[in-house]
Amino acid sequence: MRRAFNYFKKLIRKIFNIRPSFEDEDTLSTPVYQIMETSPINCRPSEHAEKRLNLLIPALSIRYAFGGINTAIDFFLQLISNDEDVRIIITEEATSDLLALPDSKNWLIVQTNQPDRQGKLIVCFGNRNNKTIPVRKGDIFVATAWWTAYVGEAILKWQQQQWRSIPAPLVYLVQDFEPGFYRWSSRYSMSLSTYYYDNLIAIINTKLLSDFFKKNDINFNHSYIFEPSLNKTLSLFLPSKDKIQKKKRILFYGRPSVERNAFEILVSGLQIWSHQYSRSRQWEVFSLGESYNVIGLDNGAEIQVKGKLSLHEYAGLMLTSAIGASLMISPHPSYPPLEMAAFDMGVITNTFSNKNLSDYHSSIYSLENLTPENFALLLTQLCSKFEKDNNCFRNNSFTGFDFIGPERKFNFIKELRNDLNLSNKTATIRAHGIK
Ligand code: TRH
Repeated sequence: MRRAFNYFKKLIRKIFNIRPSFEDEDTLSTPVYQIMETSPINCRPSEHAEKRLNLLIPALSIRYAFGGINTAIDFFLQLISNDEDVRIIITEEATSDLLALPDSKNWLIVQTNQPDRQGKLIVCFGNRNNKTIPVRKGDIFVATAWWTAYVGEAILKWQQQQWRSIPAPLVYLVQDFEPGFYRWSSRYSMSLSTYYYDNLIAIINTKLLSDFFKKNDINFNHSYIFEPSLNKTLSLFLPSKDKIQKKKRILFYGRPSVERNAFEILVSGLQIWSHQYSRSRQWEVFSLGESYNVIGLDNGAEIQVKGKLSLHEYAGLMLTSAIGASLMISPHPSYPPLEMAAFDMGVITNTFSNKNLSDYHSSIYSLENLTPENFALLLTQLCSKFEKDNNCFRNNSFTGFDFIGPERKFNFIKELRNDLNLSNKTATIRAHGIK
């Protein structure tokens, strides 16, 4: 049991970008031949029958709250509208600080052995051996990562068998092509299988990603698309950006445990740049996102490893820094390159399949051939550009979608609630209230 739990811990760290500790490595020396995150969520019938939205989310602790978790929470909070009878099921944490959930004080943590009740409930179900969860005929599930879709689909099958009626579709927030997170493997195959469920409504994070699915012959029968928008906390800092001088400082998104962020290319590229660029010592280099041991550069300086910052600290650094670098080997744009451009930084990122973020902002420079050498070359060009004119990246306009909006837009919520036969009365009142 302890082994299984440690495995969960390691897995969630891997997927949500937290490096395993040595303790985990030790306890995991014997391999586990199961895809632990797909351990079923065992159900028992609830005595309630009302409709209820349920979010299946891997974690709600602040240390896991990067773009994927934050977007899932934003989406669910908008989807529930004013519903007061809703549930969040945390699939990978046995306990959680809940700090990723903005209004966590209004939610009640319940134990799985308690009878079902109405209210805004949270269940931590990371440690679920021999446990069941009460499930209603009217429960509707929202999945947020491939393995939550996998366990969610099994719950739908259980509902169908239990009440002999077709359950509501699985709402599946698709935030990337997740098989790409693995080598050709069991996880590759199982994650791919989740895109072919029949009773599914896919909510796709960006048109770019949706186009990628189409390009690869994966077609969702029923789907909605939304575009990324700037995090509300970060947007509070935008008004001051024109008054603040940019420093000769490079921020890069440095997450050694997240392979799609291409940490090795960034570090090797910085080494080449520091060696070749005669004025590199005039520049500071900060790494954000994850903690790791300090790395010395060839020019004698060091990469200053800041780790995961609060959004306030992150905004403060973007306001005062000239150049950003954030790589993403996936069809999803990821948030940092867009955030850095919104804060008037010159940004280096990469293309991938149909993705080219340079189409959306003139200060985003996309490498088509992503190698440390090409990264170093482009970085040198951007540094000299800034040295000649330190306002050269001041351009706050995105084309194609409105990234700098006041709130993340899920314009289809009303329609989606209709699809799920959920009342829109409260949603309409709220919308009128805003007008
Ligand atoms: O959750 P993420 O790692 O990314 C996921 C996956 O990349 C997935 O493939 C993608 O589909 C999904 O997001 C949308 O998050 P991402 O995109 O790397 O965003 C990072 C966010 O984390 C950014 O919005 C701001 C925040 N952040 C911090 O809170 N502190 C920090 O120090 C930094 C650098 C970022």
